[in-house]
Amino acid sequence: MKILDGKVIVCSPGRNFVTLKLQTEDGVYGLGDATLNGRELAVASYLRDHVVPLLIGRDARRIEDIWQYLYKGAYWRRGPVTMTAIAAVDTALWDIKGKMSNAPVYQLLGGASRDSVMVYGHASGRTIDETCEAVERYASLGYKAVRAQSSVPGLQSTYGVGKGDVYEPAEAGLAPDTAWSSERYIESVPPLFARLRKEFGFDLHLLHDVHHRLTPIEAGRLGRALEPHRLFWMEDPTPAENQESFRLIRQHTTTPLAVGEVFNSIHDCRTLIQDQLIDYIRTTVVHAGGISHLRKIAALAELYQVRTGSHGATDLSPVCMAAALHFDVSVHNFGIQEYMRHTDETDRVFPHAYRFADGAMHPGDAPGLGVDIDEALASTFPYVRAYLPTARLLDGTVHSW
Ligand code: KDG
Ligand code: MG
Repeated sequence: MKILDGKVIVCSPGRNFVTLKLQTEDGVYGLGDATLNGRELAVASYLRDHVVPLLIGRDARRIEDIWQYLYKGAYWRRGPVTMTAIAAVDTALWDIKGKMSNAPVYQLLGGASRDSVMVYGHASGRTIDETCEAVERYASLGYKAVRAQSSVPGLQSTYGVGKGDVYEPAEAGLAPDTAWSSERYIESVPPLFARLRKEFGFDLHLLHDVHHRLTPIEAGRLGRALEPHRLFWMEDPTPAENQESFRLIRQHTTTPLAVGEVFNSIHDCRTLIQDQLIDYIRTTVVHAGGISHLRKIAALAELYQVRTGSHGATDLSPVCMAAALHFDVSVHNFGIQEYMRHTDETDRVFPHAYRFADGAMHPGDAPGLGVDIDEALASTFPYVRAYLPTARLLDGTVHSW
């Protein structure tokens, strides 16, 4: 079962995706998502120029050995580009192993721990009324959990507020600047959730993403103000390079905390998990070293009653979504999965077996990951340079996005 070839496919059906296709000498192939939003071509080159040549001739069944070889063998360790590339290889190898075993990947990961996985969708609006309407739309589609974001009065644009039905934060061309004021934002969030609880009661799970924009003490204050509204979680309240800063937030609020969509290694969340400074870990297959490494993070988290809540925005391709669902359905300490629907073009390029019903998803029972790529169609959507916008304080200072 030797690896014969590795192909890196870059396409843009609605947004950019990088996909690794590993081909074995037995005619079986596996797919891995390698998309790093706004820095896509760096991972494409890392794979094409540096990783694929190392894989040719290796035994595709040796997933853990290949993981360690790419991680330790490179000398440099960690980092988003490296770990996204390793994730793509790992994901493709699990896909191959599933196809070889004629079993869906989750069966190789210990089997299903649950019948399906609860997902949350993104509701947003320029006003509280608009956000309420968006939440209503998700509830009527059967969602049991919804993330809610609303524009901050007085600011022209706000992170997390979509322009259409499919939310896509990256923009083609050069990254625009957006204005930010933590003071105005902190005042605007509690009234949004007071209104949502009034309209929807407490049966619907509500989530909110702060997107690393507050200081720990500001986040503590916001978390405390949100306590009456019993959020499922407050996400990314502050940047987490300093894991200790979550201790300060924790001292001030019982609002559950989630973090980790930008983490790429278990070392990024060791203190957060071991000291029980968070409730949900948001590391994801594509950016945290693949299914193999994510399972190690989940195993550590399980010891401390921290549950998983993997990132699942549109920049994570259907290949990552499928892998995430196999992981979610199998690990014991699953919490929730983010699910932002892709555009129709994306879904056509990546036909998949996973399905949504009643606010939950299932990876399906096709052998492997149950996702494919239509290469001919993909080639009709060439790469488009696109970036996330940047945030600046009202005086022009660059702020966390
Ligand atoms: O690439 C960045 C996006 O995926 C991110 O901004 C989305 O914060 C996000 C989320 O929670 O989905
Ligand atoms: Mg987020």
